[in-house]
Amino acid sequence: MLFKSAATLLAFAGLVAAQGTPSTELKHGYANVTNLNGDMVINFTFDKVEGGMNITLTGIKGLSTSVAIDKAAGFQYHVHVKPVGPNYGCMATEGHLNPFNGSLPCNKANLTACEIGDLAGKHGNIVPTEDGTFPTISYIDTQLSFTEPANGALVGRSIVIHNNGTRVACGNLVVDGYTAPAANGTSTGAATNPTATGKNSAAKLVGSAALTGVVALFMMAL
Ligand SMILES: [Cu+2]
Repeated sequence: MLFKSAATLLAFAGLVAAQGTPSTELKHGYANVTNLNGDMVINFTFDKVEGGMNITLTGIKGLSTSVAIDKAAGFQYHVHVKPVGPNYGCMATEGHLNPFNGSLPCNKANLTACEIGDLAGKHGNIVPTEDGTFPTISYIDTQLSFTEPANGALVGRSIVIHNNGTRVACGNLVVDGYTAPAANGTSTGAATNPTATGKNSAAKLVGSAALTGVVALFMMAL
């Protein structure tokens, strides 16, 4: 790449520094969970609140009619580490978000020993009411965050619904204001380095490191 002027160089450096370093605090996310047919729907919202993450499930439909289900057990659901694959490929999401090597099944008497992505284990399965409808579900999870830990933040993840051992629906977890790290071949989608930590010094370090690299490149081109 040839830079024709210092202005171009600086503009490019600015672009590099801007990627993966959103200036806004990450406060809200959502996941529109469904299946390939679109006949199963669950809308998740994630809102950062004092003491944790407020998670709400609304508009739940289709779960009791679309699959050969075990209604009594209800539906398990989790945060999975990878995004959804093509054609609602729920297997592409891989395993549960579990940076602290928590155990499955979750023991509700000792939540800190659970997998942090095991939402159903910690807060209960999605269970239909007598008439087959699903009530809105809402709770505060004290372990999940958009930024921490670095290898277990909610950015770049997905939600998967299970019943009777089958992954029946899934959807990506979208976080407002989050830009994935620049695609340079090293991004795995596992969000190993969420950059919106709110620590400006870290963001500046990343920016200056990028600038230094670009300047070095520019010098070599001369
Ligand atoms: Cu799961």
